[in-house]
Amino acid sequence: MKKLGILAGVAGLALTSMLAATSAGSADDSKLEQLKAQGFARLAIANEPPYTAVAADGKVSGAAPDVAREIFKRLGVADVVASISEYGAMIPGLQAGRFDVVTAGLFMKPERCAAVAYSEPVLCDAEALLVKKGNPKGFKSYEDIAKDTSATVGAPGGGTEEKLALNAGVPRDRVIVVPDGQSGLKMVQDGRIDAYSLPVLSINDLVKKANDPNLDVIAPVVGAPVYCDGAAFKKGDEALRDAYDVELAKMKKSGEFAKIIEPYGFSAAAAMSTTREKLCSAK
Ligand code: 6CS
Repeated sequence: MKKLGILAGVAGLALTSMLAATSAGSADDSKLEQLKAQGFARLAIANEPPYTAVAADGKVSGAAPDVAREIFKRLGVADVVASISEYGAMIPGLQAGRFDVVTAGLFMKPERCAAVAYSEPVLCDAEALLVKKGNPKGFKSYEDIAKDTSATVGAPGGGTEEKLALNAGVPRDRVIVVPDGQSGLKMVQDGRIDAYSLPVLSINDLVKKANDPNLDVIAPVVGAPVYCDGAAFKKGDEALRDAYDVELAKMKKSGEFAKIIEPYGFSAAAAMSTTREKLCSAK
């Protein structure tokens, strides 16, 4: 009886682990299977070129959605659809199931890495300040803005530049939340803020399109890190994130990743020179 008991036990264990593996396997693959059946993945974007852009006809482009579209296609998800969100609302929206993934240049930082499941790095950039021609207040850093008690800086709500300015000592009432790039540009042009801060490529894109000789770009902002984003998935969707990473790694290796992001001004080498692990543990 004892022997039978042990055999039954082993068989039971094998059956349990097989069922667990199957259920775990199916549970793990369920999100990807759901997206395949849905026919599209729902992206959160900010409409901040060249990271993300929505044309007048609704067409979504930008380096982050273009990478995501290609990867999802390789995973068997036919298309992507995008919703515009403020940076500060992207993670709560992802957690609430409003989006399947954030592909918006949402920079990897420890506090965000604790809240979402990031892919490996995609888009890297330094920070910049848009100021009036000649940089009349002589800003080089967020600390310079803090020291000038009359100075104000605009930044996206819940965004990295808002946090950098506050952490540098700019008081809350001198860090102005600005909804989008065009508003930030106009507020500097009208003298309503002394500087507007976004990543370098975003500010350069705004200035190029504004064609205004009375503007200057301070880049990089002294003392601000170079950040990299990744595609941000909901905690619990790590299997989908891992599948995404497999395709991202193949595209990095084949050169297809560079072909997508470098025409937008991003460096594939920069993204390939670091890892999620390093960026999520950065001090
Ligand atoms: O990750 C962020 O918070 C920042 N990323 C971009 C691409 N633009 C501004 C935003 O604050």
